[in-house]
Amino acid sequence: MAEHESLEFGKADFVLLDTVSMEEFMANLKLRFEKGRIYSYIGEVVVSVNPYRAMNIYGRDTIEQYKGRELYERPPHLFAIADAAYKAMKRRNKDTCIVISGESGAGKTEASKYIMQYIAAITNPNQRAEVERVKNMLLKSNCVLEAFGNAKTNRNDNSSRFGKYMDINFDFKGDPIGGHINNYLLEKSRVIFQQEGERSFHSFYQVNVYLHLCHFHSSICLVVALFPFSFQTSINDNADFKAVADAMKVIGFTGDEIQTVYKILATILHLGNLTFGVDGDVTLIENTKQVSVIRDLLSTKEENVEKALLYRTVATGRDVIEKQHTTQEASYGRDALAKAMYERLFCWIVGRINDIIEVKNYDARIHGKNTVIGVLDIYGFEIFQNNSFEQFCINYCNEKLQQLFIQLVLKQEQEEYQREGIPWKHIDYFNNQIIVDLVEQQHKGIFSILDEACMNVGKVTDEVFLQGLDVKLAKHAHFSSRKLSPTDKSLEFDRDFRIRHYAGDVAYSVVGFIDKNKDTLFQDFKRLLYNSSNPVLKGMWPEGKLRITEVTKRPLTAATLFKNSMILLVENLASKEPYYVRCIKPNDVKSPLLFEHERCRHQVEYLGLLENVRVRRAGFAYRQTYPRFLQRYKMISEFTWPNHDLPSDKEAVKKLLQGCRFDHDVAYGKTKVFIRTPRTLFSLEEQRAEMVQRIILFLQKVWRGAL
Ligand code: AOV
Ligand code: MG
Repeated sequence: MAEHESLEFGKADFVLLDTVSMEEFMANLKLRFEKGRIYSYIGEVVVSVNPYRAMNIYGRDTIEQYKGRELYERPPHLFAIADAAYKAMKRRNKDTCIVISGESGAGKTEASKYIMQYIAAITNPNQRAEVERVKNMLLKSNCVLEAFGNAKTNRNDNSSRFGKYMDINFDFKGDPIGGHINNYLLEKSRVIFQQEGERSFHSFYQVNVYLHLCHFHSSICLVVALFPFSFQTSINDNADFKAVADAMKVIGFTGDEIQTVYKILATILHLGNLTFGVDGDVTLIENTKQVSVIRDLLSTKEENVEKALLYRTVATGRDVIEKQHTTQEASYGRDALAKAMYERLFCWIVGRINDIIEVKNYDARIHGKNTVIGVLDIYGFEIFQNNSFEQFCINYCNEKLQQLFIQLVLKQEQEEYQREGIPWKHIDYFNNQIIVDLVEQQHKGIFSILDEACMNVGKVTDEVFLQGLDVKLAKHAHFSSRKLSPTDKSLEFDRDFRIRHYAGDVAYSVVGFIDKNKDTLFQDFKRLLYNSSNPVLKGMWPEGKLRITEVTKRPLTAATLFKNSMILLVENLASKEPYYVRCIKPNDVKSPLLFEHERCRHQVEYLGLLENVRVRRAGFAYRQTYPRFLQRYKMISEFTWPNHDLPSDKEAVKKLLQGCRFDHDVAYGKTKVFIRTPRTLFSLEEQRAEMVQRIILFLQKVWRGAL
């Protein structure tokens, strides 16, 4: 219970609701949002509602208020959860993680940045230069990754198009000494195509500003070309460009590296301008001027660029032949090259940042255990007009995180009661494991069916994949398709299938699934880039070294890679002590005033927040270790004030609560006292406040008398 808030702001912790119902939950959430209280608790889980306006609650003074405090001592805040994760890490030597979830635009990325800023602000009291350097790098890396990995979508002007998990490493003093970033599947198709109203990655617009490329048209970056500088959004590409360039320098990217980054972006823009035609039976590039620009940018030979774009080297037995592309194949190759170059660039940037921020030469025998706090900020659940392979992966990722929440929040509770020797009562909830299985199960899952379709010899089409789904998943409660439900109006096209996700129904178009899953890039391009005389670029494409006859292994598909990375991520999170932030998006129009009831209710429902409250309450709303409990309430009992002479703190707490006649509402665990109903806690608080008041009056009298 946050003591510093009066009830006019509603209940700071949903556990304190008089009755647990959707109506009460929503009324409280709305009241708090309207009063500018965007954070609330469910026990130790933070519920956050995106304010869509600048809030004056993240400054130095606020940080000071939360530093080292217990969760319930201050109004709910991200800082409190960050502090709790930090304290657990420092005091108990635990690895902790903060998992931020919620749909697209709900405020996850902003939350993750505030959490990191808080951790940076409260550490390194002695101002050690090395620690300051590390902190600076960790903070600056955000800015660079956002430039390259975020874009404007129809749901969020700064939408994360990649998943990010960042470990911050601490030494035994609790100061950050390094970090590591894991990135997950970047939505690279955005490089060549954006839905109406959306943009490509911010980096393209920023480099566009820099290179003054606005005079030239690129179909890849169509929006920039058509409306240079006139885009009306909250995005300021000019200022962002400077910030990113500065951040890259601070992090330690060399001048050559930064130049190469710009050159790659420019290459991709130019690739977008390339068109192919035919002369007789010869495929050719129509605008050859572009080729020489690309040659210069890539520091390679002009004929090599042209050849890689128009021919494909294939090995037939022992022979190696050069096969000419059709115009269609050439366009496909160009797009694949643009996407692959961007993805590789992004991974390379993450790798470079990791090189620089990773802990080196840490000797645990000398310095004590090196502990970590992980912060997870991933792309949120999303539904667009047109949903493809990427949305499928993103939404699957959100299913995995929801599953983790279900398991850990229940598991933790259960374990705590067991540990403390208190009986546990099961609460029902919707378990989304069935949807996770639908996607990831061996053989029967959608990813397996997709991989199988990709392995077909002969006819490999998206339709074959859809047929596979129809056959194998016909009876699945969370799957349907046009064929299986012909009257279903939500499935507009024959090529759609629909998943009933935990967060809502999404219709996916199978078009492009096979291609995106195979994710082929002709070896000729890899060789082209490897043979560049620019060492930075060359270094990004080591597999270009292989000759065509040496390339034998079939690479893992995009779906398999993503699935494996998600399984590892979840395992990693589960091995740490988790803290949760559940973000809610109040409306679809980015308004600071609008609390759309139905929209919010839906999120509360699918996030399982009501069940969360129930679990928390059916158990005990409040728990505290005996010494801490006494510290706070000992003044309300003659047996404990100012000190007790009982054999243990546990006995003292028993005596105190028996004296107040609260004995029936509490359970005594091995190390903690558990209080079932919030009312008991209210009464304790009231009695305490009364006593504190009396003590103050008493002291004032003494003081006056002394004067
Ligand atoms: P997301 O990370 O959850 O979406 P963001 O964190 O990018 O969402 O938030 C979207 C926008 O909401 C931000 O750009 C801000 O304008 C606003 N916003 C969010 N949190 C706050 C806050 N605490 N104070 C003020 N404004 C805020 V996605 O990345 O799309 O899933 O893939
Ligand atoms: Mg985000």
